[in-house]
Amino acid sequence: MEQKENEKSMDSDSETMLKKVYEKSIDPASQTILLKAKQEGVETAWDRYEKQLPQCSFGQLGVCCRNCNMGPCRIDPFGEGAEKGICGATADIIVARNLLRTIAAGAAAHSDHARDAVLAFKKMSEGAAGSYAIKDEAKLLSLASEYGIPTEGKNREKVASELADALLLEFGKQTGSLLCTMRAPEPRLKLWTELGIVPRGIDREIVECMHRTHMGVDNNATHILLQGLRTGLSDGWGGSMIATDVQDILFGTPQPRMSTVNLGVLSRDKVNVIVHGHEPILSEMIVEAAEDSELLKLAQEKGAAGINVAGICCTGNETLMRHGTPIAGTFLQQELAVITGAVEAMVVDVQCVMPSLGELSGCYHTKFISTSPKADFPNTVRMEFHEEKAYETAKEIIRVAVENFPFRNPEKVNIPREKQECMVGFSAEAILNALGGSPDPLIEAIKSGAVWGVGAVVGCNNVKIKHNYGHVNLVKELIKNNVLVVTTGCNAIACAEAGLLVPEASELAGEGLKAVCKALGIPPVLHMGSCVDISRILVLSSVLANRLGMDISDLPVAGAAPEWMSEKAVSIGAYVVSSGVFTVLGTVPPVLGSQAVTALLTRDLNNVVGASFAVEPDPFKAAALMLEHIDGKRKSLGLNSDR
Ligand code: SF4
Ligand code: MSK
Repeated sequence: MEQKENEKSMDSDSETMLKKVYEKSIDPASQTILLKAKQEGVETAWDRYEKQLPQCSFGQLGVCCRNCNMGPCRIDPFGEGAEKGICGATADIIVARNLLRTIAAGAAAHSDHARDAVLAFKKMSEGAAGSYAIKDEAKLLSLASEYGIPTEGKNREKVASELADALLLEFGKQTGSLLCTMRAPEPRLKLWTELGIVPRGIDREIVECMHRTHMGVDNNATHILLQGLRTGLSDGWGGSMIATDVQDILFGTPQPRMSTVNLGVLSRDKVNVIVHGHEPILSEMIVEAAEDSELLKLAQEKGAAGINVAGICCTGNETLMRHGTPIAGTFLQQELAVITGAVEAMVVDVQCVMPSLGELSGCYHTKFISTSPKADFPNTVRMEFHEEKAYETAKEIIRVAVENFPFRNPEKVNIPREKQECMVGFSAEAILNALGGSPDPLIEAIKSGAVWGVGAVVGCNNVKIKHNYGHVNLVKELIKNNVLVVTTGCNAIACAEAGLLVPEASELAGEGLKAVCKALGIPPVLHMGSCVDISRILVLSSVLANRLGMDISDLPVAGAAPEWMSEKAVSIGAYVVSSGVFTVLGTVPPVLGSQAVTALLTRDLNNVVGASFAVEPDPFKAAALMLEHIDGKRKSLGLNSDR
């Protein structure tokens, strides 16, 4: 009797555990590992989120300020407590200042990544970084001409060196405007000029944000937010665009190729090395070093069948786009990869790397290797990376991973079966190639209504939304309604995991989009790269708008970040909306404490830059908002708008 009772309660315990796991992610591979984590008693981001609840509502509303040491101050949004900070700052001022600092941090992250790429490019041109070479000469020459660098009679390295100098100037420029903004359609550039938000130097805009938000400087919410738009633009049409361009020259402009994705890409019998973070400078070398015959021999000696490199987040997206290296997962799967017990080395550079990885790796045999001179973590093996010794460092890292293989504990290993094929590598150049060299076929398809519009869906995972639920459902709704989706970052990985990045996924699309995809042999969701590669989407939008002689804001295009979490996403939102694209956010930004700021972002920006934000956590409703917006744009263009 007692035994039966115990069994019953155990059954209901495991049922509750299962239910809890299913609530966290829609991805079966992640569910398997979340269950393993529970059974092994290791903590993940979801557990830590639960411990944080309820989260501070002042923080959520954006009404706390600690910009000086008279504070911290907080404003009571219900008017029952303090209405002003000690200095007199209102909720509007505090919310706007906090938002500006967030945009500055996001723009700084993307742009500092770009700076490192340009510095590596410069060293390569001087022969001081021998592991690198110019992979896309055509892009080098076209960029040199854009930056006004004469190329005649110069060798490639000389051109690269002069181009690197010109690009570096973009960071420290004090006056004038960033050169990449010239790629924007004329009406957009004119509008930015009239508004006084054409970005000057990248660093200048970021520094100015910090200055303006210092106690007692800029205290007008609208004025503060205009600087937010300018700083965002210095990221999208500056730092991010430069990063993409330089990485293409150094590592090659992505072209369509096949690969695989999800935790099932980890190998049972090979040494698994994960590259995670954002910069491809080291991971390019790691991919190469994994094929080094000396290291392959060592792997064999250690009992492994080879060396398997897989990615997480945008470092993963970079190697995926250029080499077809498989991806093990999105942002929220970084811990899960370690918990499989099959990862010999988790190699990280910068951004989106959870500091929890060190302690977690200690529960398994994983070596957590941090490589960036800028980014150290608790419990990590430091193997600092410098371009001068790029290949040597990459080899050393792989050696550490290989030597760790015998320490893998088979009893702790559980690699989920899920492994999905995907077609990736859709740079703007590759998309135009697929269209026969001109945007006209896409424009004609949009005019006929076969392609109803274009949806740009990007961004992270966030524990506040069921893992991948927002991403996958929003994108499925869009393609069902004939909206061609372009994607980057973790949304791209989530879509790949759900099988949306293969040509066969056109079966899930509406009839018009399905026919277009079948004719071109492409998926209805096009993977355009990492987070900095959202600049590719800007370039493509400009090509379409220029061809039609209109502004980006006239196009039947809408954006979304269904599960965003990072400060970079806020900077991205600022430049996407400033570029004229209506954008739906799936998680609420901390601005609701100010009615003025909320109204500006969700309504009044339409009268300023011709686009605004909406916030909608339900992906089906978010898709409806995007479709409604696209319908409206189609109507204004005199196209069929009756879906
Ligand atoms: Fe308080 Fe003003 Fe100082 Fe902010 S700047 S902490 S609102 S006194
Ligand atoms: S990696 S910024 S979690 S998309 Fe670019 Fe993913 Fe967001 Fe990082």
